Amino acid sequence: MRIAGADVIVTSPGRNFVTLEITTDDGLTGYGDATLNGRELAVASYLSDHVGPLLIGRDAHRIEDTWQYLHRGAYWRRGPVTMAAIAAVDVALWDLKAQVAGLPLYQLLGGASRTGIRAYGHASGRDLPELLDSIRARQEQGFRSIRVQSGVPGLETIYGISAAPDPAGGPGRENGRHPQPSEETWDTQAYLRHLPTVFEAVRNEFGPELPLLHDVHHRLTPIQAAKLGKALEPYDLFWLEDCTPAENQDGLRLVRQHTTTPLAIGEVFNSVVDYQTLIREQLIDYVRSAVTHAGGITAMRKLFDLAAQYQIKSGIHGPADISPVGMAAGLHLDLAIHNFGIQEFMPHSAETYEVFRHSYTFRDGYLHPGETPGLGVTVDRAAAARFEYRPAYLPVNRLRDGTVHDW
Ligand code: CS2
Ligand code: MG
Repeated sequence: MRIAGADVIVTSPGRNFVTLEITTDDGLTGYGDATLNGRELAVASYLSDHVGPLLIGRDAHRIEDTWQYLHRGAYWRRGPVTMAAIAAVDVALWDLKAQVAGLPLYQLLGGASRTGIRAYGHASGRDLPELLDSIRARQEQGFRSIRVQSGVPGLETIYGISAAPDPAGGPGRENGRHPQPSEETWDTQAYLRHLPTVFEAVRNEFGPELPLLHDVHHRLTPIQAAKLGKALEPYDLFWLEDCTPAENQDGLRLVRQHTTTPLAIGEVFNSVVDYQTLIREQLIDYVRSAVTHAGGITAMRKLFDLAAQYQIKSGIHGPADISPVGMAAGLHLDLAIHNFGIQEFMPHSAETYEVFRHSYTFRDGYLHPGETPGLGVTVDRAAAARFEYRPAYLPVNRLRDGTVHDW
């Protein structure tokens, strides 16, 4: 089975997605997600200008060799653009191999280690009543584990969520799309004072059993994160996510010394190298990388195997900016690996599902990739062509004095 074509599909059904479509000389089609939120066209160019020409004529079955060829062969290592491009190739090749085998992809990864994939959903509110309503709405949709994000008194936007309402109501703020990055204001002390009161109220309302998660979105220093983790201990979080900008891996030692709140890190990481200290020293509990951003199934499986030696589990990144192709890739891994933890799930819009037809399901809190041979996702190219790319940026964050801060 030789690779005959490698097409890059850029489409925007509600938000921008980049997809690699690999076709073979025997008429099969495999898909890989190459979406890098806010920097989409850089990956599209990396694929069509630099990687695509290398793929034509290659044996589509040689997944490991192709991965190494693209990784080592480029000379330049790692980085989100490179690793998203390699991930797209890798996932498309796994999709093809599983189609040839006539099996859902998870069967090639060792088969199912569980019957369903526990998912968590997002709840957020500008104030407490809105947040409690949002949690109830998620429960009604079937979620049994909930990420809780809250507005902070004095700050206008709820931070770290994809389509925060635009306080200025300015043009271009539609479905989270911005022709220029919008700017948000941040106050660390106000956040640190407020957040424990939110979790106290949520626990009082929903009782001790509901698994609750929280995302700090890289906004704290190690000592601030240590303080927050300690303050949240009475509310028994499932995890505290991205408490610091964790490329300072050593900084996590400080956090860990002070709190038993479980830590999840890694949605912005794209290589096992980013995790070396974190995993070896057991400074985290959950690995958060997305299949899309960290080199695909081949690389993620190795990462999870390393994590497993240290009793660290998976928590694959699954926001709406991962396409259904990337989501499906994560689900096949989730089902197969032993050290699965939890899967983030933000259902996509109806427009997105019109373009990406998928076999995965969500029922009673659990996801399943389905039994369709391969990845179980196809792209309707006619539908994709109807949704033209529009530039979009993530917001930028500033402290009250105007200093740029982590978003
Ligand atoms: C978030 C993401 O899902 C999460 O945990 O941190 O929504 C993140 O902000 C986006 O994926 C950025 O593209
Ligand atoms: Mg996050």
